[in-house]
Amino acid sequence: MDYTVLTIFPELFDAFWAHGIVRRALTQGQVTAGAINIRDYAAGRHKVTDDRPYGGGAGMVMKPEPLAAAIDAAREKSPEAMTVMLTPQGRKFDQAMAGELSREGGLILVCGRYEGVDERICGDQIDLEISIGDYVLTGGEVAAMAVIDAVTRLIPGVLGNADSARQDSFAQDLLEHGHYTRPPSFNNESVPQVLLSGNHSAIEQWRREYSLVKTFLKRPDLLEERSLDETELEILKKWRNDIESIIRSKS
Ligand code: 4GX
Repeated sequence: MDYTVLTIFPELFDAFWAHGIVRRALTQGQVTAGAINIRDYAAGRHKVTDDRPYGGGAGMVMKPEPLAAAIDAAREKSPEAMTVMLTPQGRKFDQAMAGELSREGGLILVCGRYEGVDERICGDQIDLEISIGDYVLTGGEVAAMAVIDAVTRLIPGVLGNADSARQDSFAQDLLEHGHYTRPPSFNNESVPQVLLSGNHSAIEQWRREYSLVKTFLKRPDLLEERSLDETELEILKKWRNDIESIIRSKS
């Protein structure tokens, strides 16, 4: 995967490339990355990248010429890459999209600032518009980092086996089960006994139940969109029966 970020603040990415899983992916060579300063493609002594909006109104608009030239430069450097713009009007980013993007050879990520970019950029030069959620950022950079971060960990070989094993088939589209480490008691709360038992099938069952019930309690919308297999239906029915018997005993 080859990432090219287009931004007027390339320094924002210095720390991002230099830490954690993203750094490991770069070091191991599964990923290459660079940032292009859009300002380098602006004309004149002052290298201006923004201008006042036609028709008036508050705020500034990103000028089309520097951005178009920066996109051209990025495409020349990474001709196979898909060109993505981060914008609230884009397709909502989710784990499925992260998976699709992880199979691309390269991503050119266009980070707008100000009120937005000149509308004439969005048409032919951009393959895909992505939104990371329905809120307004001050620029596309943080959104680009979110996309790069989520995509990078899905590139084969980036996560060690120990990490990737966590993507158990049953856990798809569910919240993760609770995680515990030492000490065995913290703030008067003990680690669930089953996790200390060494009984791997019991642990697997517990995790599955925890994951499903946690999803039901915290993110029921995720269950609405997902089908349930026989085991999962049995788990939920057991909880329903337990709840019903408590209600019966109190009424
Ligand atoms: N998910 N923003 C982009 C400027 C802008 C506006 C329109 C291009 C077209 C955002 C989000 C987000 C704020 C980044 C506006 N650029 N990006 N910026 N939510 O809010 O991705």
